[in-house]
Amino acid sequence: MVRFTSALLLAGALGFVNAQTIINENGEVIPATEGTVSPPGEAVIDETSGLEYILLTDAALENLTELELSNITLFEFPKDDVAKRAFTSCKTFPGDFFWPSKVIWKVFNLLTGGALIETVPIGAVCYNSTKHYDEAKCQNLLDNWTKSETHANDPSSVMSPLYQGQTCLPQNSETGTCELGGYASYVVKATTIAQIQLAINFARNLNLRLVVRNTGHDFLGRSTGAGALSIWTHHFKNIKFIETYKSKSYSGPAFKLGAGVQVGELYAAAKQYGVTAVGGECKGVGVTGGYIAGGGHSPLSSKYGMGADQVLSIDVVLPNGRFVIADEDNNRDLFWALRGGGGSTFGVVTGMTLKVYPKMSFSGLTWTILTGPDTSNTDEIFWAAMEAYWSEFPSYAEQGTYGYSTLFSRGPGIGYTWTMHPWTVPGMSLTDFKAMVAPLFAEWAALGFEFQAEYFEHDNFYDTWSTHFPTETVGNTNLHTASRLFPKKNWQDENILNSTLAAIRSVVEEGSALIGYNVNGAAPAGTPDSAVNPAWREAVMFGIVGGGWAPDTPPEDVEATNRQITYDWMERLRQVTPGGGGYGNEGDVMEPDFAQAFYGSSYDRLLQIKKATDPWDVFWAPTAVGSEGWYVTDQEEWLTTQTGRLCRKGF
Ligand SMILES: Cc1cc2nc3c(=O)[nH]c(=O)nc-3n(C[C@H](O)[C@H](O)[C@H](O)COP(=O)(O)OP(=O)(O)OC[C@H]3O[C@@H](n4cnc5c(N)ncnc54)[C@H](O)[C@@H]3O)c2cc1C
Ligand SMILES: *[C@@H]1O[C@H](CO)[C@@H](O)[C@H](O)[C@H]1NC(C)=O
Ligand SMILES: *[C@@H]1O[C@H](CO)[C@@H](O)[C@H](O)[C@H]1NC(C)=O
Ligand SMILES: *[C@@H]1O[C@H](CO)[C@@H](O)[C@H](O)[C@H]1NC(C)=O
Ligand SMILES: *[C@@H]1O[C@H](CO)[C@@H](O)[C@H](O)[C@H]1NC(C)=O
Ligand SMILES: CC(=O)N[C@H]1CO[C@H](CO)[C@@H](O)[C@@H]1O
Repeated sequence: MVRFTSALLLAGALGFVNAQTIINENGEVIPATEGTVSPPGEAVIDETSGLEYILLTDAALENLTELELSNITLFEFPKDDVAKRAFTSCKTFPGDFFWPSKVIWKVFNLLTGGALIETVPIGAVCYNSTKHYDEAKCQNLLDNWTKSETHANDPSSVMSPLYQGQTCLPQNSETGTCELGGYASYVVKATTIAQIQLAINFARNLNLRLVVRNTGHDFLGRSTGAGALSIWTHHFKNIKFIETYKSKSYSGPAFKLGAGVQVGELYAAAKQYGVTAVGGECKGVGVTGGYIAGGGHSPLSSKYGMGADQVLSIDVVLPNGRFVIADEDNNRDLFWALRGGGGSTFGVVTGMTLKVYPKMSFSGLTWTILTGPDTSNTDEIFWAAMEAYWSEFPSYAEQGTYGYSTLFSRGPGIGYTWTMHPWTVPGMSLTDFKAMVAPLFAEWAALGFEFQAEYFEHDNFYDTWSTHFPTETVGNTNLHTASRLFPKKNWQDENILNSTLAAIRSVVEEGSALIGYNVNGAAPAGTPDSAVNPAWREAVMFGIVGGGWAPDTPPEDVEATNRQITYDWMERLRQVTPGGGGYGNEGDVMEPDFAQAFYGSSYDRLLQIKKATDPWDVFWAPTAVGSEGWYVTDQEEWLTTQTGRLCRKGF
């Protein structure tokens, strides 16, 4: 009935496999070690980049069988793409009878050339109940907890600890416990494509939960999972400049990027080659991992479209373990789906080729404005000023604006801090920029709204970004966010605009933070069709709302806060944008109709491609395409974390 035979599973569970030894070419029985087992793989040269790829091929696997390394069947490619249901409804979990024995994990480690890491939670250095306790390392971790690199450089950490169940937090070492929680059990620190292929085959053949993790930035817990094998793509760091890349729809400069390249590295390379690249705003976010998979908004988006609109070609290992290239001519369904259809769904991306643009100037401004009773910006003046600003969003977006601001309450009844981080327009001179904002500032002056704008102008993107964008802060332990895209059409009717702005205002007045973007998500002419959420294409405003709670908040209040975000605040935003959507990469893991909200009219086609590519459901992540067929056990009704088993619904 199942793809893998029950005998093999038994072998795995009981540790029958004789992996301590191998028989070498001379027929001698020798110990299996990193010295005697050479990881399977064949080198091929990638045409576009000239890079050497190590691939797992049938011949390379065959070779291992010849060497009589036991039970290579665990790593085999499927015989066909027909999945039969496993005889259990859940993915195999640590402690289960069929969970691989230590010996099997050892074989797997040898075949990956020693790339397997058994998870130690990042906070273990702070827990004297573990053998990893180290006071100095603990202090260092506490000092660096909110920096993204602290987590991105760890094999298993995630930047939203909510989803790993808040276990083993360094801040809680006096009261907390250090367990594996929602962390993956094992991690493959991948540096070759062959290792990723092996890991996928292994997980598929043994019915293991598989997780893909790049940086761990995810806001929904999509890069972690209890009892999982995790593929860590962080070390795919190649950046190769291609002077002229030619495809059906494009001829021009491009970057070939490994899957582990982060925004800051991309921007530094772009500066070095005198070009402008499209990426996110924070330096630690991955480029070709979750960011582009989910669409990806950028300071350049109003001019050049979404991150996904830059993609020329994609290297990907599929659920069947095979490596393919998807572009306008090859694997076209995948090429469509991998641009916007979400990460951890159709395979593991190992690299992408992306368009880049000429070097250009940027002008813009930043500000920090305080409101409230201790300032001259009363609530009434502030909201009037805010509405005057919001009202012009379609016009600013049309002119290429990227406006990124945060609005945080200074405390109940004390007013707000409104920070612009920045408002910038690629390619616009400062003179033109000042002319664009002049009418707004005149209106603000008439209202008596007090503010101080700091203007800037740079001749390249890197200096703009490194000088005027905030450093990212991560690791917040109790934070739940959600998002909504606001279409241009809401500005075309005065009553609808009024109710849209009133809805946003009401949510902020009740305590939500607002991270607001003024951006035009439309695809530039000539961009190949993709699965980017159609709601992005209509949007002129993107808003992230949500909030946190103190660690000692009683459970019923935590529940109330979470429910308020998903079902009250977000419901008001959904009601003013009927048929619209949110941004899956910065969305609510509890979004009631996530398929509609995060994928819109693309969902049905995405689901067909998912079923055709991954009939085994090797890949799963909350809110990913096809995820509705599965659930994580032992979760609160109002918040799904990744601490339970992954099980099939209606089995
Ligand atoms: C501080 C901060 C700033 C941000 N700024 C922006 C921004 O400016 N614009 C924007 O659009 N978004 C932004 N985001 C959201 C960001 O796009 C998502 O968090 C995104 O999922 C991050 O991708 P990652 O690969 O870095 O993270 P990860 O958490 O490692 O992965 C995220 C998801 O992608 C999957 N994935 C990762 N790599 C691969 C791969 N190689 N193949 C297949 N699946 C993969 C993972 O399984 C997971 O489901 C920001 C987030 C944070 C925390
Ligand atoms: C098979 O193994 C031998 C010995 O390790 C090696 O030299 C050869 O390249 C391998 N062939 C393939 C196809 O992996
Ligand atoms: C963070 O880590 C670095 C490198 O380990 C260390 O030198 C530094 O003291 C730590 N603390 C802060 C606050 O940066
Ligand atoms: C371990 O830590 C706990 C909590 O901080 C503390 O009470 C205990 O004394 C520590 N034990 C040892 C052996 O240091
Ligand atoms: C907008 O809504 C407010 C209430 O929020 C109302 O007082 C005002 O008259 C409305 N304006 C228009 C143009 O409908
Ligand atoms: C190739 C090989 O050694 N296969 C072994 C895998 O495990 C089963 C169960 O122990 C053995 O019977 C096979 O010989």
